[in-house]
Amino acid sequence: MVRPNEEVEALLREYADLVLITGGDAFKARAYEKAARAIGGHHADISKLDAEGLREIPNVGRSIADKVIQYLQTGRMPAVEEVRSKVPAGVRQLMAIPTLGPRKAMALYEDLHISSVPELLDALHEERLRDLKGFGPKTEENILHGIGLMQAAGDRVPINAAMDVAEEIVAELSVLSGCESCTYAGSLRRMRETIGDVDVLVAAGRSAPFMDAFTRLPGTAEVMAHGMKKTSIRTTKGLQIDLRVVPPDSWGAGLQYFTGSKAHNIRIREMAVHRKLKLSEYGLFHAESGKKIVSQSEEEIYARLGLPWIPPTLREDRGEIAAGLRGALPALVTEADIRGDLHTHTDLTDGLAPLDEMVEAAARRGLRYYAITDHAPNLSMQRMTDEKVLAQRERVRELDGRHRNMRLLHGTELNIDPDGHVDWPQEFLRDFDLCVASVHSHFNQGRDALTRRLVTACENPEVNIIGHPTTRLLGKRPGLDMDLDVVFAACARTGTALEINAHPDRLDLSDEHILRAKRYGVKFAVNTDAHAPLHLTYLRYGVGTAQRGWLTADDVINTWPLPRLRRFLAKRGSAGTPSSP
Ligand code: DGT
Ligand code: CA
Ligand code: CA
Ligand code: ZN
Repeated sequence: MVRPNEEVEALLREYADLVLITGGDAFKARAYEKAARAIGGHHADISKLDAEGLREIPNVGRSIADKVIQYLQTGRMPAVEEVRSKVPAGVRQLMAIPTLGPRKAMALYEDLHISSVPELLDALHEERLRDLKGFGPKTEENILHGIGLMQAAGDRVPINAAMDVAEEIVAELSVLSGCESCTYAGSLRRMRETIGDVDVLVAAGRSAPFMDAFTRLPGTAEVMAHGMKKTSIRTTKGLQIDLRVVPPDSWGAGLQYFTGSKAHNIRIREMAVHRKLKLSEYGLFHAESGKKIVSQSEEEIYARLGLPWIPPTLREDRGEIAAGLRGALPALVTEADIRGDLHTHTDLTDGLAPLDEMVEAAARRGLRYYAITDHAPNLSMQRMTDEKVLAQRERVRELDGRHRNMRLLHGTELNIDPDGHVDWPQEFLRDFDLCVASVHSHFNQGRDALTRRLVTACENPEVNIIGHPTTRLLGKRPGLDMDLDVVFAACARTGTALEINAHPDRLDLSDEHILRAKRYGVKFAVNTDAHAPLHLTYLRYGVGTAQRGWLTADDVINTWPLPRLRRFLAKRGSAGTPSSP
């Protein structure tokens, strides 16, 4: 169920971690880490490649290619198994804590014999860690925080992991005979940022063939419940999937019910009761006679309650029902509305693919414009220089001529320093088509300083977009502690767009922040921040998040035709009037 690329990526990453904690060569660990990233982001299925093909992937040398081949042929990677056997399972559990590196995990095990999260919590509360070399009160605080993040994430998975599995299952079940309709529902259809379990719905006269096929899918690790109405499995990766089969006539009612959210459904059911009707997953009925009124489509059910069809991304009981009754639902931005991507990388910095490959991939996706925004020099490990970025600009201008339907923009991703200043002097910045500016360091400055820092960045006339504005990493790092209302007001006032970073580990801004920002009149940019061609497909998660924030195409600058976008990027009228259509 998982792409071989991702399986191998996970194995190589594990190997890198294991090398580190067993005191192995840090250089070797880094080489494996880099290869893992390259393979995970590689566009083609690696199981179709030979050793030579593998070595063409950046950062994959002979020894790694051989290990991968061995894994693809035998399903095993003995090198990993060997180091694995040297590391106790408890240490690996500790390493899963986001703020605890492999070395600290190993130190805890060797010096304090801690090999589980509960033992670690005990030791923290008894203040046993602070005497350890390399640990102190601040480390303790970080570790506690990391455990909190891990527990808050619970067993929820990133949306892309759930989507990949769901689409595969829907494809498998759709081809079975007797299948009239099949789709995923639940939080996945609503495009929530993380998914608890996947809900799949089938419309068919007979349920047994679907339930049986479902339990026999290749990625199934455990059948948790096997019934005629509902069957639940757990995949080898630990994700729960619920399958429900409803009679074809109940498709609309079933889809409406199992899409949720629960809060939205409760409201809808109240409306039905008010009209002396009863709503269930089988249809809308007269309460008294039990006679069925409608059940085949969601549209019919909403219509009978006096509502237009409500898009799933709005079904959170956040005012969508009142808006529907007033005929005031927003015309949500769609993936087809997006004309361009305004934040992407190449292998000139930390991207995995060269410029021309990224551009080709963007053109194949039908984009009308595409901005290359590699990292600026202050992120020193990326080793950007004036010469490199200017040479890249020339290459971009050349390539631009070769694509008839897609314009290329040359930009950069600046680093917002602790004072709110960015890389390069203003006159150098002026020659970029656009500048994204992001926070990449000093995350814990304190609320006032962080707020000022972001406002200063917005006030820079060369800064067009604030990249991943809160810098959160889902389940790993909380968002910056700043006064968002002040930042949102500054964006609106200065004509600076806020990014909706579509990477499934970020989805930053989040839906709720978007709702808040929109009230200030802020404009948004839904960007992939792609570091490989494959990442361009993450756009859908950014658009889903934008929809959950009630955005229309007009709110999103990268749906605009290029001339209008260019006027916005000129940041003229930044004394108050955001550029008009
Ligand atoms: P998740 O799985 O935590 O990401 O979130 P959902 O929304 O997918 O929740 P889930 O899987 O428990 O249930 C799927 C849908 O089924 C839910 O969105 C609405 C519907 N549903 C489940 N339980 C109830 C309930 O007790 N009342 C109502 N009205 N609907 C329910
Ligand atoms: Ca669910
Ligand atoms: Ca469920
Ligand atoms: Zn970036």
